[in-house]
Amino acid sequence: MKKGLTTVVVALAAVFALLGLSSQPVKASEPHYTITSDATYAPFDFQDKNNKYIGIDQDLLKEIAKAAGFTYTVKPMAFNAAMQSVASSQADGVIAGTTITDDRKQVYDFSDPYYKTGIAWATAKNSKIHSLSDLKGKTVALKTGTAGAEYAESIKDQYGFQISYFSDSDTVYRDVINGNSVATFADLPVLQYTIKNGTALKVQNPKAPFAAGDLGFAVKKGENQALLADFNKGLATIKKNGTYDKVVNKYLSAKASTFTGSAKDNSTVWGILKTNRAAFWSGLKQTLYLTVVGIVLASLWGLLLGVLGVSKNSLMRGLSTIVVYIFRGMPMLVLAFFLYIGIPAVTGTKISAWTAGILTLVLNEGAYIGAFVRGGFNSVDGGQMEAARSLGLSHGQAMRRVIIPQGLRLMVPSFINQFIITLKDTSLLSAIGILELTQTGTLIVTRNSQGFRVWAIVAMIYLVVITLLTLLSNWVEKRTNA
Ligand code: ASN
Repeated sequence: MKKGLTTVVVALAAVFALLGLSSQPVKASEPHYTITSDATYAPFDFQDKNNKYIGIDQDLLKEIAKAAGFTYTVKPMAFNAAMQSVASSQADGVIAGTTITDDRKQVYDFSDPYYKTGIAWATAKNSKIHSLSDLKGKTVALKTGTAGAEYAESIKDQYGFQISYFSDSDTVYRDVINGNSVATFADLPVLQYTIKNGTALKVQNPKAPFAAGDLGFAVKKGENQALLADFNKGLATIKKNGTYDKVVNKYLSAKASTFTGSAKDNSTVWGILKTNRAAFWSGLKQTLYLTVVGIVLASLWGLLLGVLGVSKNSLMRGLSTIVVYIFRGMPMLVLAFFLYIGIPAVTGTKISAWTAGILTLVLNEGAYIGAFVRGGFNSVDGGQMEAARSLGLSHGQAMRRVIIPQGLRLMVPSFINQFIITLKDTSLLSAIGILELTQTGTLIVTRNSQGFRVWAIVAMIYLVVITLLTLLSNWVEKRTNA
């Protein structure tokens, strides 16, 4: 048993060393900000084929920061989460192709508009739908929390359509193309850009977008005013010296490149794997890192809950039952949003996505572990306790020397099962912007629109890792039973 444990500890240490996740040093002299963004909003925010996060927003921000003298870290995530991170003070600012609207001005302070555009609607390329009145009784796909969604909601009853919501643009486009819904509403240049890059949609009436959609950088109302002022100052500078036009032309001029890789790169599983090797690898590392840290901490927490659950003290037992009840009963995604967006909104203290993610795993998986640990101890034959006590051991000694070792052995299969679940559950943390394997898949699909191949690759990677984890667990199980 001891040898097995040492091996596991050494293996864990090796994984950590391999991952070598060190934080980047920051220059002390310039202010440093955390800025969230929309992970998938080409041409404003997206990844190129080398997995570099680029786009009009990203290039402008880079130039503006240089001109105004600040540094920043970008956190790409779903648009809605990017906005909420700022509203809850988790991040300092957001640049995400955000439309400046009156509603949003209640919560955010906006920079001067950095791009003037409008909201339009698009259908599938060969759709028979050409006017809004054709939408009657049909479904429209929208991206949650966007200005396009807000506009569509405002005319929903007038035109009698239903709405489906998604958290990223690519899934919205797929839904329309696959025919589950018939149209979407979004920023005109974004629709035009994706169509130019081969998405089989058609903008209806591009000459007459419905509503103004000026885009602005945003901070939480009343906060980070220095950053906002710097952004405006930097924007004015790069508009004057021509950098602004250069950036916009890089993406929108007639000869702008597509940034997404050649057709050959994207038409085979092998090509996709090769082109995106670095992204898949870094996504996988993040998934493994979350899994390992999550498993270790959740196991410790779960063991504690389990031991408390069989303690003689009824208060301790009650406490353990309540904690297990709450965190086992709460959907993991809800818990993640609650920790990452809910609590900081009230307390004003930041918690990084990574910390919130790990806490989510620990609380959720730990509750399940606590439940089966308690069950495991309870299922050790009652005669064992009596026998130990009659040999003169105290209750504590009997627990430590007789019940716990036997119980733990019974629990090994449940632990293995929970480890595999933890690995799969890390994928939910993509929702709070952690760039693990699933989020990596989303970003790649957005870029190359190869949903089938990319998701098949991601599924295969998970299966391979789960197989390895199972083999390792089986090996440990054998050792512990030896
Ligand atoms: N223009 C969109 C909005 O502000 C932004 C986005 O979808 N990234 O609602």
